[in-house]
Amino acid sequence: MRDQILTILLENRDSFVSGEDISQKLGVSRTAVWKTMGQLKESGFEMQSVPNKGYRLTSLPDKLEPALIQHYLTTKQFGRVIETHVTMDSTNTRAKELAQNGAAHGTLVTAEEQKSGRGRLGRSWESPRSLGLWMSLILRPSFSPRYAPQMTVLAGLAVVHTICKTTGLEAFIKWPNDIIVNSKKVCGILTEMQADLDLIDYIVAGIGINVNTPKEGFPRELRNSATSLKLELGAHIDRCRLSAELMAVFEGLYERCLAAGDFSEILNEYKSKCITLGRQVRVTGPSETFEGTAADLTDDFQLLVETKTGELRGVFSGDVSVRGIAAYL
Ligand code: BT5
Repeated sequence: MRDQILTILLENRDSFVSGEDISQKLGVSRTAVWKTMGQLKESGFEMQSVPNKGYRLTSLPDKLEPALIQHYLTTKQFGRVIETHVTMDSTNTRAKELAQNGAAHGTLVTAEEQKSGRGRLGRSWESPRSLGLWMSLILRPSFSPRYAPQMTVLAGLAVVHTICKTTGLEAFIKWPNDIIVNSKKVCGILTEMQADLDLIDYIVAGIGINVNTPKEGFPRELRNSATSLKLELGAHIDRCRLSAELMAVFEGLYERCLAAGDFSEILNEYKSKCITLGRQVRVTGPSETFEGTAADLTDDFQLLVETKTGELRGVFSGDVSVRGIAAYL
């Protein structure tokens, strides 16, 4: 009922809605409406209540509220089911649990704070409370598992377009999973998959965006390589709108590729946003490290690196540092 009342208030932000109208519409008592208004005020929604007129929202809290996100949502499936948490270990871990138990394609898990946010290869992801978008989207594509890395590609491109659309900032992808604004890392992506030999059961696309983090919100060792949208823009950003926009852009890209039956549909768009190409890189693999120039991407989004000897080497995954970007050691 809380979310239903909130939705009514959000849909009527310019006018008053009477307790009587709400109680009739939802088939609940006036007392129940009144109590819920009290709960909403307690969780940070400010409202005017005028006798004989009713209630009107005057300001929204800076919280990831499902009803708020859904108010802005224009998607068919992405984000239509949302599970929000204040504190979580990792939204990816929770999304995997939900997916194992049959959660629908498009289910979104968000948290205000992650206590054990995960990066790749056992690394950790700083996820301070109320400052970022820490979210995991469950996808159930009917693709072969060999296309799984392409979900990171889609997520990356979706984040880049969303940042540009909502802030006007220019963002780039540092292949394969970092999003960069003004040479610093603003977002990381962790895609995890459960699959049989020839069919994906589910993919969890974990996206962490530093949205309103101040400089001192990052640990000292990250201050030169990490940034937030607020730091770059100089203005506070509404995380609910941002997440709804991200869902819309992500779903749009996903559907385009599904309709085309292939991801080369977005290859050129991706290349134009890939800051790695043409630059000096260092590739750290499980057994060796080598350097070269990032020459191109293949049709299946592998990175092609040209070494000093002129040899062209394909890189599937791994750590690729780019000279001049984020933490190039
Ligand atoms: C990533 O790993 O960049 C993937 C991060 C994915 C985080 C999301 S949040 C929602 C979902 N739930 C999770 O538990 N995870 C996902 P990687 O490329 O391995 O980069 C990790 C490295 O980035 C760390 O070792 C730090 O150097 C740096 N780092 C950690 N926190 C950061 C932050 N908030 N901003 C920028 N850099 C950070």
